[in-house]
Amino acid sequence: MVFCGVDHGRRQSKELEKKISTWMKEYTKAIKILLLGAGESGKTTIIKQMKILHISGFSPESSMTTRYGYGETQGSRNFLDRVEEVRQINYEPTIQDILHSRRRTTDIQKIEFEVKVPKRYGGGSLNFWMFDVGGQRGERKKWIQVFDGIQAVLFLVSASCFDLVIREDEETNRLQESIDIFQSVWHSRFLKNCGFIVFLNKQDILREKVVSGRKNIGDHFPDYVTYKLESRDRDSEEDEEYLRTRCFIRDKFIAISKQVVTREGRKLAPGLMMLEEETSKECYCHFTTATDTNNVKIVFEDVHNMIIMWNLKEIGVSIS
Ligand SMILES: Nc1nc2c(ncn2[C@@H]2O[C@H](COP(=O)(O)OP(=O)(O)OP(=O)(O)O)[C@@H](O)[C@H]2O)c(=O)[nH]1
Ligand SMILES: [Mg+2]
Repeated sequence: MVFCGVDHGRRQSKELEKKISTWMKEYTKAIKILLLGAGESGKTTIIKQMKILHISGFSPESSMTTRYGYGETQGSRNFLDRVEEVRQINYEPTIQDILHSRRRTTDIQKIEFEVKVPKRYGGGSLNFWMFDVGGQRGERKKWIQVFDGIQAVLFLVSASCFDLVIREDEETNRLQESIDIFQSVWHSRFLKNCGFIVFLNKQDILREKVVSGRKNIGDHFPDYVTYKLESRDRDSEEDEEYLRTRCFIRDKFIAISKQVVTREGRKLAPGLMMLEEETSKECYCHFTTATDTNNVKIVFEDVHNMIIMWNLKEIGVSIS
């Protein structure tokens, strides 16, 4: 009996392997990822990193625009220190200059790249398309144009901006704006079948802000005062206040992803509405520093595997 069970198990896993590898071979369509998030959250920086990691770097044109793109205060401090050098006619931006430069996105950009699939998921490679949009208020009405056919949303959050206001009205808290945008895209009927991955970005700046004692998130989000760090989020080698702050921010996004809502569905007759069930979507959070190529490389290995798994699940294969 026992042997029979093992044989059966082996046969099943062989069948599964065959199914995955056939799917991988046949899946010639590109997997589409959409970057969303408020202005200055780091979307275009992720696109730049994909160019470094999966395409052959930058075009001369993007090097040229770097010279004009040093508007941001936090991200490009060392760039500003070198303003004289940058003004020189023969100035050649370094990769770091390009990653730290800032130019507000006002159009929709698409990049294509290929990613190797780990052997355990059938090997070979998959094509990815990644879309970048502008995150400022006026730009968001264009988002819907790219919602169709998207498999995964990468939602960027500038986690360090808990004490800043948005440029658009110089009043709304930046982190709150980000939470509100997440809430609306998470519940969007057009993205109901997408997987969501949240990048809690600018961890380098967040850490520095908190560890230096200059800023406390509790001054802007009073519920922080009673927030307790769970033991699984502790790390004896990391500053406790920083860990508490980043987990507090993460939990704000997780709480939204757990809200059970039924949205208004089809109108059956005036005043009579059929309620649509929310489909179960998955949401994963990562702490990231988008300007750090190595950090992005590691995080994306996870992201790609996650997306491959979501796609396999769609065809009825689940891998633990
Ligand atoms: N220090 C640091 N700077 C970052 C990080 N991520 C992005 N930046 C900087 O933040 C600025 C804004 O980043 P972008 O990638 O242009 O932001 P965006 O989301 O594309 O902004 P919009 O196009 O306006 O929607 C740039 O100067 C980046 O270099 C990070 O993790 N750490
Ligand atoms: Mg951008």
